[in-house]
Amino acid sequence: TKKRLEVEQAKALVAVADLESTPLFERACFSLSDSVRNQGKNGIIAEFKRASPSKGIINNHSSVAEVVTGYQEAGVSAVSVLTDPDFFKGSLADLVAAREALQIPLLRKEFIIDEYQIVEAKAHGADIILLIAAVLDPAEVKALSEFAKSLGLNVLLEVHNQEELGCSMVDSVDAIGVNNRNLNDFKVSLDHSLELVDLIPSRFIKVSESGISDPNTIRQLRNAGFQGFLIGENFMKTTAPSKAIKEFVS
Ligand code: IGP
Repeated sequence: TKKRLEVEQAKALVAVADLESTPLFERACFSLSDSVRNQGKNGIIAEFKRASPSKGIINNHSSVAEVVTGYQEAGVSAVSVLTDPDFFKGSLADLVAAREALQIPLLRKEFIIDEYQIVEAKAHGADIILLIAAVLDPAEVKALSEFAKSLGLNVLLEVHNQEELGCSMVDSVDAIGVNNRNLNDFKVSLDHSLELVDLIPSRFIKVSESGISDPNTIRQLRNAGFQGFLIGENFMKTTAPSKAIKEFVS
C-alpha cells in the first residue's frame, strides 16, 4: 500500500535511534483517562483537520497553534492532529506545533501499521496513538498496542461494528472509539455508537467519533455511556475554529 511505502521512506530517512534520542521522546505522556475523567474538562477530543477524503479541503487558512490553543482554552480533554499527508494534508510538523502549544493529551491521528510510526509519534510529541481495527488484524492490534504502552503512550482503538469490536478488543488499549463514519462509503450514522456502547466493557474509556455537530448530540451520547467525543470538521469548516468551539461549549 501507499502507507507502507511512506513508512519505508521515512525509515530510510530517519533511524529509530535518532527518533529515540529526541527530547520529546523522553517526555512523560499525559494520561488520556485522567484528562477525560477531569471534571473541569468537557470530554471533547478536538481535531485539527485541513482536508479529508470525503470533503476535500476543509480549512487551508488556520494555523495549528492558533486553533489548538483555542481548543485548549475551551476546556477540551485532548486534541487530535492528522499527520497523513495524502488524504488529510497533515504532517509531523503539525503534531510538533500542537505539542508546543498544549499542556493536555495530544493524539497522533494516523493510519498506523508499523512500530516505527509509534516511535515517530512519541518523538514528535504525541501522548496517544490511534489503531484502526479496519486496517489491522487482531494480532497486529495486540502487538502494536503493547509496544505503544511500553513507550508510555495511551492507545485509542477505533472500531466501526460489532465484529471489529469482538475480535480486536485487548487489555493493552486504554480507550475504544466507535467511528460513526464508514471508512469505505463515508456515510455517517450515530447509530453505530449507540448500538456498540453497551458492548464495550467499562474499564475502557468510551469515545464516539465523527459527524458530531450539535451539543445535544453530546448530551445524548453521554447519557448512552460515552465519555469522549471526537470532533473535527464542525469546528474546522468555520472561518475561526477557536471561536466556533467556544460557542459550541458555551
Ligand atoms: C473527526 P469529524 O466528522 O468530526 O470531522 O470526525 C474524526 O472522528 C475523523 O477525522 C476520523 C478519522 C478516523 C480520520 C475518525 N477516525 C481515521 C482519519 C482516520
